[in-house]
Amino acid sequence: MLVLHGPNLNLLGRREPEIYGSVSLEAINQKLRQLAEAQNARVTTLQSNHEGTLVDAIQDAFGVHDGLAINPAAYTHTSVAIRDAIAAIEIPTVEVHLSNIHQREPFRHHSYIAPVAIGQICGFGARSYTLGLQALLDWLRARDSRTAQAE
Ligand code: CA2
Repeated sequence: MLVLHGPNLNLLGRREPEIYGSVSLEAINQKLRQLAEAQNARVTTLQSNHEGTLVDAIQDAFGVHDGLAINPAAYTHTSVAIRDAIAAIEIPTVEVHLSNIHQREPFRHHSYIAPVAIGQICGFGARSYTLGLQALLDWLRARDSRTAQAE
């Protein structure tokens, strides 16, 4: 599994805890690694403040990773490039947000990513990531068992 974190999420736990909580990004990544390993999966994580770096990481996931969990952060609301990269690689993708973007300012209500994701999880703080990764693992297993049955 590839887990991508967008711009400013490196500040987690250090700024604006009232909105984004007090858990650091490294603590979230550690939790995700543990959750995956307990289910015989592996997680690679990357945070970047740069749209092109995230696009490169998504393109490079093709043929390498089975699933993608991404918190595109502010790029959620602006990035056709990230959306196009996700659509192009056709790797099942879950969109994750710490905050409930639908409860916040109107400019956060629209996601360019949602239409190319299998689902979106938002509003549960750091737990959104574990819920998102679990949803992704469950979805992939259900797909694989459907494929095995059909064969
Ligand atoms: O709720 C989320 O996870 C967001 O993706 C976070 C983005 C925001 O632009 C989205 O609308 C919703 C912002 C990430 C900024 O992260 C910070 C973390 C700590 C301190 C300051 C910013």
